Amino acid sequence: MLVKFSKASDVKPSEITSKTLYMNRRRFLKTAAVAGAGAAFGTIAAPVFAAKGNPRVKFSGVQKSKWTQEALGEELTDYGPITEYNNFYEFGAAKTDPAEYSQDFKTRPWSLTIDGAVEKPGVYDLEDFLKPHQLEERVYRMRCVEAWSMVIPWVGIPLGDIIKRVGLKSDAKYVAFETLLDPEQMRGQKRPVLKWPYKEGLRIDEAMNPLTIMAVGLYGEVMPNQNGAPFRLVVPWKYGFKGIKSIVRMTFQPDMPPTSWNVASPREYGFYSNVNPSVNHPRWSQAKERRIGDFLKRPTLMFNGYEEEVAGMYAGMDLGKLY
Ligand SMILES: Nc1nc2c(c(=O)[nH]1)N[C@H]1C(S)=C(S)[C@@H](COP(=O)(O)O)O[C@H]1N2
Ligand SMILES: [Mo]
Repeated sequence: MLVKFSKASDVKPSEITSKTLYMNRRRFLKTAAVAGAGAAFGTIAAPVFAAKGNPRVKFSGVQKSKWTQEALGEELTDYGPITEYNNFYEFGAAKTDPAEYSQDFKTRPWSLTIDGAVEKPGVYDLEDFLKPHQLEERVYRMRCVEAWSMVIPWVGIPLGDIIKRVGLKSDAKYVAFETLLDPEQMRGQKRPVLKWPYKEGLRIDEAMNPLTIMAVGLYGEVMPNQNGAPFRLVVPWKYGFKGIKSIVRMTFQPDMPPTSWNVASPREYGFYSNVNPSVNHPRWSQAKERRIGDFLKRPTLMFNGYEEEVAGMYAGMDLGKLY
């Protein structure tokens, strides 16, 4: 990312979650053991940031958007659960696997292929492609198909801005996304849990909708690996699995692309995957959700609460069939 990074040491140790601290310490201990260093932790900060891995790095120049926490009127989910309770099957199927096993994942440099029906196809270096002044903060309600939810302050850029930059051709009706395929780095890809690489897709109007962003960070900081660094999709009115992580390719095309979860289980997961409390998953209800951090469940909102912005795109569609 071509971004002015503030020094890692600007992040106070008190801002680091216990889990991050624990994992960084553990990594440090491993490193120290290998180096034969008789390490004693003096201050907390020094070993944490001396350890290999990923210090928390703040972006500078992120713009505010109209999608603020105040506008949404809901509390933000804490940084801890957002970065410790993840789905990222490339690093394992347990919720804590991504945080544990993605820390050495290499996210720079990062090549992004944009091809298909666009005026300017190419292999772009993400650092050249995104500039810090183009980034904005978007506070979105996020709903996983497993009926838990969070409120996340993303840092990103509207996908529509990217599409305008590469220029759409008229036969581009859909966009297909692909995650990196690299079993050496992504231990989960050594097992056929899904057909790798992970794939997702959007209809072009969905991709151009102002709510749809490509995110590169959260809480004002560079994206943690477990959340899909360096570049992932965020579509807040759809179930979480549409938000494909660590994207290396975007292809614009006339046909509806295959998507990983639909291929794995078409009865359970359709192409659209719009949050819809009245269309249940075959194995569980979607009427309610547990906001991470809450005790009681709350009702799930149509289109995850973004009905006003997105319902028009689905006018006349039978959402019970086109789930
Ligand atoms: N490549 C890839 N992207 C993925 C997934 C995955 O397993 N692999 N899981 C999805 C699911 S089910 C959810 S709920 C969100 C979780 O994003 P988060 O961990 O940043 O909250 O990522 C989505 N993107
Ligand atoms: Mo999910």
